[in-house]
Amino acid sequence: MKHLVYALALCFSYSAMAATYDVLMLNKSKSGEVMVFEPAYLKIAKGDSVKFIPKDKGHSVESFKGGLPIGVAGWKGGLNKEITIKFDQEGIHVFKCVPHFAMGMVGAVQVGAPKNLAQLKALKMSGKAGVQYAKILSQVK
Ligand SMILES: [Cu+2]
Repeated sequence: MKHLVYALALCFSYSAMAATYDVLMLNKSKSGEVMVFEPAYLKIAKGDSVKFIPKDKGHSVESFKGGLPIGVAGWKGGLNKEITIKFDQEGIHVFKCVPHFAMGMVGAVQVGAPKNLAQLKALKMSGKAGVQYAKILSQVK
């Protein structure tokens, strides 16, 4: 009986708690890509959080200007800093690594429905960042 109560308590605490997902900042991914977020695209529920973890040195994550749902404030990590962001607003939230953006180090978190997709499709990035960004948008559903 004691065990059953404990198990039930665990169930309740899990369902009441929003999830936290890890996004790693890496010099090299398992598939051999250099300077990447892993995963670079992630779909979560409203109220969930993402913990950005600098597994390697030299990375710095921040929200991408013009890449957030309207009305959402930008945010900024720091060099070699771990940062946890709670996502309360529906839509796609784009972020980048400041030192490696030109090398294609860009990512996005989709929170619920992609209500700002048209806005984000109009957002232009050049070079490797553009290639990576197109790959991210192709995964939005
Ligand atoms: Cu980086």
